[in-house]
Amino acid sequence: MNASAIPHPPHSRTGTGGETHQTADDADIPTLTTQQGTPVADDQNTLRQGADGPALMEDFHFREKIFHFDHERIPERVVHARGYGAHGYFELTDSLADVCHADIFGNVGEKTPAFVRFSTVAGAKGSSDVVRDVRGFAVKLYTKQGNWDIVGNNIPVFFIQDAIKFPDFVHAAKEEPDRAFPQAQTAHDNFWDFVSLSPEATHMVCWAMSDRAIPRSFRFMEGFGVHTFRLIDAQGRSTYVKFHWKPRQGLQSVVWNEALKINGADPDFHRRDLWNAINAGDYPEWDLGVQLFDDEFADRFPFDILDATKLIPEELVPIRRVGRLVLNRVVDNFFAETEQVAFCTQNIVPGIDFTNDPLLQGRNFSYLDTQTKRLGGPNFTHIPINAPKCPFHNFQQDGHMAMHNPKGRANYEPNSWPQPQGGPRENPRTGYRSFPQEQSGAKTRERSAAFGDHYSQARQFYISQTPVEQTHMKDAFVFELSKVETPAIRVRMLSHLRNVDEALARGVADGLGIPTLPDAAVGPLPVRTDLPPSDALSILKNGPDSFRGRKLGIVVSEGTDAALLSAVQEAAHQEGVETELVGPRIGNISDDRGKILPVMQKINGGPSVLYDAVVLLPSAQGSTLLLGEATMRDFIADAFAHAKFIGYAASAEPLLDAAGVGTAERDDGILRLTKAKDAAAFIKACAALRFWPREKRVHAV
Ligand code: HDD
Repeated sequence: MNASAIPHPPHSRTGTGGETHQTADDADIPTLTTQQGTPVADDQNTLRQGADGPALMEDFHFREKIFHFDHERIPERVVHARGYGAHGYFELTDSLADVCHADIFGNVGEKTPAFVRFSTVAGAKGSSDVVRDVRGFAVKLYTKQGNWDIVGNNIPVFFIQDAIKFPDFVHAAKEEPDRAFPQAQTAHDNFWDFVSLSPEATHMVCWAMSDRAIPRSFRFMEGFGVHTFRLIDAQGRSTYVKFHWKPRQGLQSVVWNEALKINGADPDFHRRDLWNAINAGDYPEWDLGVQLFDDEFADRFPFDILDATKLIPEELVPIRRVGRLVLNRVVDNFFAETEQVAFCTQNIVPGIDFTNDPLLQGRNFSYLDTQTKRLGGPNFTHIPINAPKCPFHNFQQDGHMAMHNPKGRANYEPNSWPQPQGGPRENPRTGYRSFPQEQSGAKTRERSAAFGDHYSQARQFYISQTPVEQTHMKDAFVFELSKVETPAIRVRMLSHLRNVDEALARGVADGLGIPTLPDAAVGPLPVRTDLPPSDALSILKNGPDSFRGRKLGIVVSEGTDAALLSAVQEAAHQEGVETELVGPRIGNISDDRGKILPVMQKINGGPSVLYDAVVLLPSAQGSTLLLGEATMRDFIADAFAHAKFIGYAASAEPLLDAAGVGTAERDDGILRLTKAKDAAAFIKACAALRFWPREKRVHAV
């Protein structure tokens, strides 16, 4: 299409600046108005004293427009600033009425609307998605008895035990205050200084250095409520509970070198993935799992159930799956929903209660406080995303932006006005009641001695990992500590790692060029070496059973074998795998039957890090052309180094050779595709996600 054929909007006119814009001169097009509803005749020019004259103060439309623009930003979250949300529902599949009288857990099959926001912790709102960081997993459940927020993470433990340390921890983790870098990462002195001086952080640091902190997608990660909560039954009896979200898609992470490159290729990798999956109808689902236990278990468990730096292994208290969370609708407006959503740990419903976990108790203050600051006043609960979907009535009134304003005379109680003017009344039968836990003890700033073992579960986590995962942890420690400029901090961290695992400490020391290990740190309680490994703590032991929901990149060129391409696409489609074509240019490429192929990525804009596996189907002529393109070699070399499955047509062999994947390098993760049925076998093989035996060979140093 030539430039003069580019269509212009209907009912358009040309502004005096030459721009073309649409006007509302028929009934179908809404008229642009000011916020007061006054119709606007000209939105292209300010009101001036003559065409070359000064702008006039009188221009109310200009002033309103710019004033509003100037006020568009609200403070970003002090942590978890970068996030992405979606709507869905929770459906109960197994009644918990035996232990909990919450309405949401009473009726099997009942669906409760939900909103979920995933986030990174340290980075600013505009940072990249695939940084090494904890991911927030915050769930708002709009139950019939009010909103219940489970404000969790994708890691089941936390860095600190007492909320009073949170500001220190967050200051240390974020960019350093004098230089304002590094952003969105913990690879710097302040973070490692703080955690190496806070032995309680060791367990969580091990999780953060594992691949849990570089998930492939929000869809492929677990969520945890972290703290021990209480469920209360109809008789007022309490059962302790820990909440888990188990992805039905299986767990999956990226590898570190891949993460670095994804952030360059697509800083929005995770949000785009969620948006695309939901819009394609591939709704992600999680099972809600509960670990239930009583005081008797709590007393004999070797750690304090109120200590958020500890988990309860699933082997000790099995997970009971009671429902599923489905995300099936993207937001209409990011700001209105994802940015303005306000999670508060104290949003709780009858049948659920807190425990004395000192981290949780502190959070219950912090969230309400922060929302008031962030959203500008106490009426943030009136914003639709935050308002309950059940009826709500109270005598709180006025304040900035009050949207729910009761009618009638009574705004206090007790009052003697008849109904309906008299307004709502408390209900001792259905209203929220706190569990009447007996308390005694001196008023003191003290932590229970039972919180004192900082290493045993860190060790348990490490020994539960596969060798591949252990190597990744070691490499992550080396990477992060290599960015630390102060040698003493590195050494101090090694003194903690010796309590986790001697080989880990030694490997990290080697990577940092530290010949002699320091003495192991001495904790308040001895390290227990008898804790057995727990398979649930590994990602690789909890992967998917198919390649479903993953993305395949297919390199094509002019003259690509149409039969082979459609066999690959069909096999992928059958398995629920998304495919994307990558080529020497986008558009205007035809296969060997002359059909135009919808190529979405030019090779230099679609690196292999964007795909879970790749297939190389350029024709012989196309391969010759692509040999001259450096990013084609990167595409293959990266897929190879990241242990991905690679399928290829014979015509693509010169490309493999050029990328250093000669015949001798072609392991069982590299499959030659000749016939249509090879395509199905390839997609089946991809269910393993990566061909891990290759990793040792490509990372010999
Ligand atoms: Fe927090 C946000 C999760 C400890 C104070 N936190 C926030 C979010 C998540 C978590 C997922 C983002 C919610 C959203 O998407 O809007 N935080 C956790 C977990 C913790 C934890 C799992 C430990 C188990 N947090 C924690 C402590 C404090 C806070 C100990 C303070 C004493 N967190 C906040 C906050 C934030 C927040 C400052 C920032 C923005 C917000 O609340 O809404 O209040």
